[in-house]
Amino acid sequence: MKNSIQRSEVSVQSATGGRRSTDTVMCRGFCRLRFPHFDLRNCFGFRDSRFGLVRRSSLFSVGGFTLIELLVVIAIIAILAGLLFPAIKGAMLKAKISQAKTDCNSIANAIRQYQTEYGKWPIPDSDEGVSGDTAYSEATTTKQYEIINVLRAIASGINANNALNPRRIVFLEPSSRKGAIDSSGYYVDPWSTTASIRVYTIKCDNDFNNIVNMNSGDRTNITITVKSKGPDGVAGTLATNDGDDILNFK
Ligand SMILES: [Ca+2]
Ligand SMILES: [Ca+2]
Repeated sequence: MKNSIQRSEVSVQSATGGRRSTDTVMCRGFCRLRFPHFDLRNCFGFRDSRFGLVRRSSLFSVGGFTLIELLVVIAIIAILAGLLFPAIKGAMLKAKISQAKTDCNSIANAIRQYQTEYGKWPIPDSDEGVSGDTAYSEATTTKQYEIINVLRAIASGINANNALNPRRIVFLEPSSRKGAIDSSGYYVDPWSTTASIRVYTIKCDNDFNNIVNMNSGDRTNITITVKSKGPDGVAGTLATNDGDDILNFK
């Protein structure tokens, strides 16, 4: 097969005396035909029998880089990504915790402002026939969005016709983060999703005994509690120091 085998002559520079020599390499023609960037001569070093190694080897040459060089770069990028990912994840978690704390404080401050303005809680209290401290969350009949609507001066639900905020004062401007107020009007924490909403639970000292009864125990000398279940989505207990829960008073 005359065309299946080609003879290639390569001139290489001697490493020692600058003398030129000629090395003849047998190279199968199909290598060049099917892989234009592949040169069998580059896979292995040339060794001149008289002057020793005169040319370094390289594997595939792509756009000026060898395959080995590209693999090394990819490996370095992968290592750097592996090192940076935990740091980025930690920073994102801290940002969410900070946001939740800010939201809790904003809601509590809005309730205090309402109390100063109207001299009562924004929700029915013992003077209005409600006994005990009532939690406003997603899991009870006292929906959290009801108290949020009152504080935002939205005439809906128990605040229909602005019955509980007749001066229509906006006490609460929710966070500008996307989805902070969900489609139902709940003020949700940064871990909330459409499939699993996580609202801030609000409790006021409705019976005016300077104690707010929380599911993790009584809190004395605190009249407003706003709570996020935190990253784990589980309400903590006093025994676990509220776990990773985020509270307006801690
Ligand atoms: Ca109480
Ligand atoms: Ca928790």
